[in-house]
Amino acid sequence: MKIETITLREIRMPLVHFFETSFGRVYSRRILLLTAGCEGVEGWGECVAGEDPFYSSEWIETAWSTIKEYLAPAILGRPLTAAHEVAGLMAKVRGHRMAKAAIENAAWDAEARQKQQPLWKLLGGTTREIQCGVSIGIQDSIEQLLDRIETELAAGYRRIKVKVKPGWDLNVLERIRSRWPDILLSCDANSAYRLDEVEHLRKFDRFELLMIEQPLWNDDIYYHARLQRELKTAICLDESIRHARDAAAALETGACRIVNVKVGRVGGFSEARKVHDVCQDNNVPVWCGGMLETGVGRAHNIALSTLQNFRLPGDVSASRRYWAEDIIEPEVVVSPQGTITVSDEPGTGYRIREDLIEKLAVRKETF
Ligand code: OSB
Ligand code: MG
Repeated sequence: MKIETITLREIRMPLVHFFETSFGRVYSRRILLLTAGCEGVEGWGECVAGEDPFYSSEWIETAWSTIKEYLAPAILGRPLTAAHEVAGLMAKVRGHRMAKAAIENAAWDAEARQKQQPLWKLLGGTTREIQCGVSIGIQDSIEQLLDRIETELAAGYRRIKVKVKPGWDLNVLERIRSRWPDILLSCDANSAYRLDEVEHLRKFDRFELLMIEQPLWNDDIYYHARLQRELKTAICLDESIRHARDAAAALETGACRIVNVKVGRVGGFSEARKVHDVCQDNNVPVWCGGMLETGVGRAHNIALSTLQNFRLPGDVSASRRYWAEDIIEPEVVVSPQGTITVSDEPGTGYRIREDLIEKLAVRKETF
């Protein structure tokens, strides 16, 4: 196969409900979509870089210019035997993993369509049913948060994750646990704590959480290992895991007992599979994280979640939780049992609504 053209589009989509983490609140998303033109078929990818360089150093402007100036020139017109080879061609560029993932994932998408195979099978998936959880942001009041949790539990979701930060943590978890003593519950700090707060973090142990996600610095493994030794609750790393080597180092040092795999954060499907495999070899479960994706990225997260070691419910949930109208058809729906059944059709099994995307686009460039 050969990638002959790359088209970037920026679309703007308001969220149905704002999303707040320890680093801020978003009401509306700027999303970068990438189309790879490949011998008559098109592959689509979504770049999960945010509006700001807060979750990671990448944001949509760095992704756009890095793709334009470096990544697209490195792969356009090159003969490829399979999509995973794209990663090697882009390896000279350091970092910029979300930008790289948009290209590599579009290439996988194209390969699946070209071979008329379901993407999840091409990736090596083993199950047609994935387990879904939800990530619920910081709200204006605890009552509002409890209402949202009630709605999600009624919808069937199998795990509730709440965002925490100093001042919105023990008080919140206490109220959730007193109302729902037995639900699968976790929290995500997005790096809001420091190691000298270990006494405070130890108090999280009483809530029997499935995990505490990324309590310390976004680029740290070593101090998470120190912290994990002090906690009963399992640490799950998100931001800190940039590739399979980080995962190996985190497991070797005991920095976490669970890993969140985000295909954009690690640079694409091939590295995501390597992270998955390292964890599987160490008997550490993984789950699929989310980045408030549209249907394009969401469909890719669903395909990835079919791999064997995705043993915990992910942050992969229904389109309607985010968007009044998603850009794929059908939109992603979750069963009353909190599962998504993966399609056996070629590609992702979702059709891209190109007319709608064209209407939403505020910027477009083809290389
Ligand atoms: O840390 O998992 C995170 C959203 C944006 C940036 C970081 C994170 C998140 C989420 C949302 O938790 C997951 C989702 O519902 O897509
Ligand atoms: Mg996280």
